[in-house]
Amino acid sequence: MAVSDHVDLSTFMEGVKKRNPGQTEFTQAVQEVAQDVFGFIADKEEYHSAQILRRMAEPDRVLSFRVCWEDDNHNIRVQRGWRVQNNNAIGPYKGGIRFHPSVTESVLKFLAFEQTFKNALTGLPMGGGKGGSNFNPRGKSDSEVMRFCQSFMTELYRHIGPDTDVPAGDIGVGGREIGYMFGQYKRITNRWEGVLTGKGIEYGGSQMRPEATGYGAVYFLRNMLKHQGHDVEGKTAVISGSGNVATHAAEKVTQLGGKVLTLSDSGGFIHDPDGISQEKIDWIKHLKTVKRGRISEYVDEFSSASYHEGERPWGVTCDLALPCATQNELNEDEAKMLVKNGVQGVSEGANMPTTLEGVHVFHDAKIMYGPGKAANAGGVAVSGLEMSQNAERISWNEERLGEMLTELMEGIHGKCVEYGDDGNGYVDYVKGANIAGFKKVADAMLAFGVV
Ligand code: NDP
Ligand code: 2IT
Repeated sequence: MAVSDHVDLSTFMEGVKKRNPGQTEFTQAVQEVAQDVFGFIADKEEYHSAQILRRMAEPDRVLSFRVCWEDDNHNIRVQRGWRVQNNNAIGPYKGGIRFHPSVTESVLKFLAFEQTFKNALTGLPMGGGKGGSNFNPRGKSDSEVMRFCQSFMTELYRHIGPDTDVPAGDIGVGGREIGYMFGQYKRITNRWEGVLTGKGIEYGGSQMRPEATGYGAVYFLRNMLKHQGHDVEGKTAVISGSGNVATHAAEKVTQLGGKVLTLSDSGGFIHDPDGISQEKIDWIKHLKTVKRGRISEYVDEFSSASYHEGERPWGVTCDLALPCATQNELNEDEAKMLVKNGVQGVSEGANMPTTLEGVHVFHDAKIMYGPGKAANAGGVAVSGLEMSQNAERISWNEERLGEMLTELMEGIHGKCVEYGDDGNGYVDYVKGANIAGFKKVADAMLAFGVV
């Protein structure tokens, strides 16, 4: 037994920080997992001697490339593209592509790391990866977005494949971008295959994929509430974001009899005390995906609402909170404010939206808190079902996929309870998700020996 196998948590984290200088999002994500995994493996020598966590926190590879494109004014623009292939122990790399000016290697490494645990939790055979670019789609014409996507795929295509790595959407990448990228992949390779998920229904996409992440996050919340004898019905919810995940989370809360009070974007949030009804949600979906407008426009249409520029919605009193925009959008003070105002449950549609300090606030106050890697796994789970349908050359109907999503989210909730129940009636969902995800990937890695 090598002495270095038994480093403690702080020595381990010092090493991670030293090897990844300045990559704060990545080290944050590793820290969140390591603090639970260290306890779990304390008496399990096989994981220590095989250096499993150390290996998981080192991506299999990080691909970085130049993406050149020409804007509508014939200027040549240069962006950076990445694909982080974190771990393929249990299946092909799988995870979204993000286009946003805030994208860095650190952000994509944290997302690929998280994705590895999330995908394991789904029970489906998918490894973890993530990609993207610092390209900003906002304000770009359709043809500019098309040229960018084509240029991005002209490099990416050689690194992906239906049994190798299967990207999907994320922030800034929805149906339009997936269409352009799939078209370019098909054109270059002359192959029609399920190399991307989140495709349009006409060309191999799955029913329920657009809804899956937001609906799944609400199902996870419902499962947490049910576990304590409660329900979504009659509860108020504060939601951040106004993209794919946020609008579908709002839709499901409303369908289950809850009342959604807020939505937001990077400019600010809207507060509608009358509740954001299905009709209003449909209006927002159109605003965001067709008109590509801003959430501030909501108050011109619906006079019951107010717009709060430059602010986040966590000060609005609510029973339920669903952060569905981006990482680190809910800090310690905001978590304290939510707790003070009586929040009962928090379910993360976004990836790592709560800071480490914020998570501790929820934990100390014994709030039901579903971390993104469990609560938002419905999206990638239905992506996994899209891969199965493509491989079999079939398509399942909406009803069947809806049932499968509900079951998958119940299964994930069950795994979190299995490893996260403290025996006194409180479930630490972070711990449950981290350990259940870790164990599956770790056991596969042990089987492979030193690779
Ligand atoms: P969209 O691009 O559809 O929407 C993103 C939303 O978040 C927009 O309202 C956007 O506002 C807001 N946002 C983005 N960046 C920031 C920022 N830096 N500060 C404040 N607001 C911001 O993305 P999705 O809805 O798909 O993704 C939302 C979150 O859910 C992300 O964390 C993503 O990783 C996660 N997720 C997505 C899944 C999916 O299937 N799509 C699956 C699992 C998780 P603005 O328009 O102003 O930028
Ligand atoms: O963060 C995520 O899980 C996603 N963006 C979805 C990934 C996928 O492959 O569907």
